Amino acid sequence: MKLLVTGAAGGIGTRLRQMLPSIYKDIRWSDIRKPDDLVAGAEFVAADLADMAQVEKMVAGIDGIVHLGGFSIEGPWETILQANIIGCYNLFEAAYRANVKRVIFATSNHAVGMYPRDQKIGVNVTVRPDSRYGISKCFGEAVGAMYADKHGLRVTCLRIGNFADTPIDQRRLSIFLHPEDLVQLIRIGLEHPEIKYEIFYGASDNAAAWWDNSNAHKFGYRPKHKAENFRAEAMAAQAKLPPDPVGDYFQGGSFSSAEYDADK
Ligand code: 15L
Repeated sequence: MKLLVTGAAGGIGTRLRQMLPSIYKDIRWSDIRKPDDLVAGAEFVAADLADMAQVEKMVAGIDGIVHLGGFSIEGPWETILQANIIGCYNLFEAAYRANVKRVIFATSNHAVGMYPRDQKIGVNVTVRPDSRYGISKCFGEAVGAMYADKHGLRVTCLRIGNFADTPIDQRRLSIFLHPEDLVQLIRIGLEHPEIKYEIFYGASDNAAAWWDNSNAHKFGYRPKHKAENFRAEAMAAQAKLPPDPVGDYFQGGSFSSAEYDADK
């Protein structure tokens, strides 16, 4: 399988550049600019996701895509529109035209960030985005569904929580995703024979989880890492954060409380 990983210069992409080559031998990396620390000999294609001609070149000859590219936090509408709306549409449409078989779409917990923390949700709930960024992730999940249902592309949407080696605060005790567990989810999306269109939560084995990740478990996901092992450190870090009552109520945290004026 020839693999394309977009967003190669980002936080997750940088880590995957260390982890994926031992599993997949033929990987093309892409980002808008070449990362300074790209290893010698690695295949790289620069592409602006908002430019269809560049995206078509990027996907030529590819069997499977891990789509991490785009803008990874809240931003102005124009930024989100170009990178995450137009960019995501271009990625799926170009993948379809190029006969790509599988796409892993890095969606986000912020697609459902306006659910309260006291509600446990699965993957069959109505989306409740907490930001323009979250809206773009809902859009990407919908684009992926259409290409899967109408055109047979095999699509796995990973609603990534917080990708890190350890949970960095109280919220992240619920949504922590260790890099090795992410790699396990990516492998399921790329290799499991039964994948058509699935949404999985990108989360480790977190005792304080707000998400029912049984759909991922059905496909064999067995996370190895547990946020709870780092509770003391996470709570010590939490104690140093400024109060955020709205952010602490909703799953999306500061993405939910930013620009929030529903009580006004
Ligand atoms: C995300 O979707 C972001 O890409 C990441 O930077 C974190 O903010 C993460 O969510 C989170 O919610 O912790």
